[in-house]
Amino acid sequence: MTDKPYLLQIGEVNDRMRQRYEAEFTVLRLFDHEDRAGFLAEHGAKFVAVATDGHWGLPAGVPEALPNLKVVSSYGVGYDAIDADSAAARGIIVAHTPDVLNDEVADTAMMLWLAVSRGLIPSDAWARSGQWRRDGAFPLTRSVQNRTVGILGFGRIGQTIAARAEAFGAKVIYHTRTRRDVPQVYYGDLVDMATASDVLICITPGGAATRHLVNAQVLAALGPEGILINVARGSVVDEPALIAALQSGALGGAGLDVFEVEPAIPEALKSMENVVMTPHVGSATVETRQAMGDLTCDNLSRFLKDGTVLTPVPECRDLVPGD
Ligand code: A2R
Repeated sequence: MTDKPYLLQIGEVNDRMRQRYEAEFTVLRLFDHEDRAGFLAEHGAKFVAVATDGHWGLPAGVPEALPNLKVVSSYGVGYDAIDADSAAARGIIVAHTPDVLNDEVADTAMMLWLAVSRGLIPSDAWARSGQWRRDGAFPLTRSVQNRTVGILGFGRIGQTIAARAEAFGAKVIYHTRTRRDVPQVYYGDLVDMATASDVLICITPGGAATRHLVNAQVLAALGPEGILINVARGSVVDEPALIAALQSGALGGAGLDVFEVEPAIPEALKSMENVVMTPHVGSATVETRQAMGDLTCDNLSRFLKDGTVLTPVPECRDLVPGD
């Protein structure tokens, strides 16, 4: 028998996180059980805590099966897979891992933009395949310097991207629902911003409120020389409209770290030379994933200590005194 509180682990974790969970909790793993409904029916009432991630969130059926749940700690900043309003209404604190990944995701956005604009992937193939010897110099590409960069979502990561883009001489403009007290120019209308942009970088949260914000009209406004970069969530971009715009030449190129249905990437995207894709690795370095893991664990430790967490999601801030 143990008197440690029960933690339901959803998704995989590394050894460092596992050891921290097991030091403080009795850990049961949802995915160890084929009959998940049966497992939850038998053990659900034991759990006070859930550890999950931005991909799995709280799957359907889980919150209802955990009547004594008090805290959910999610690995990742995006928590669109968790119904945080419902959790808050039940007095459940949801925590996530903001800030520690700002630089990494911003670097990923820049990497994709540079790769698309300078033709990194076809240029690499040119070098490897011997085409350089056969056909001579690789065709000229387009500079990233002195562009107008429209950033859709201007929070922690969006503003970190802005600083990098400005180091490349960019004029940064942005669109959010609420104007910020920042020097960059605000656009209240996304189509207007896309019209003014050479590059559109998406870095809003996912979920219903941002679904398909980037649609055919926005892509057409970005134009035949325009580049779309998505490091937000696949749901923010209307993927069939993106494919159509790239196929017709209405859009110049795209750098995509996220997709509407992961890990399924449409075949049409895979065959396009003006598209660079990465498999949702925006924050995926050893250093940043370690920082995210530590914060995920720190939130749970803090909860055990005093019933609060370090980094609650906004919907749950009222449940964390002094936050
Ligand atoms: O709209 P506002 O004023 O709440 O600004 C937020 C903006 N945003 C939106 N912009 C336009 N239309 C919307 N429907 C909309 N909803 C939210 O996204 C804010 O400027 C930005 C989010 O900033 P943060 O909350 O600081 O998030 P952070 O840490 O930058 O991460 C953004 C997302 C994550 O949720 C993951 O999905 C992804 O990056 O990794």
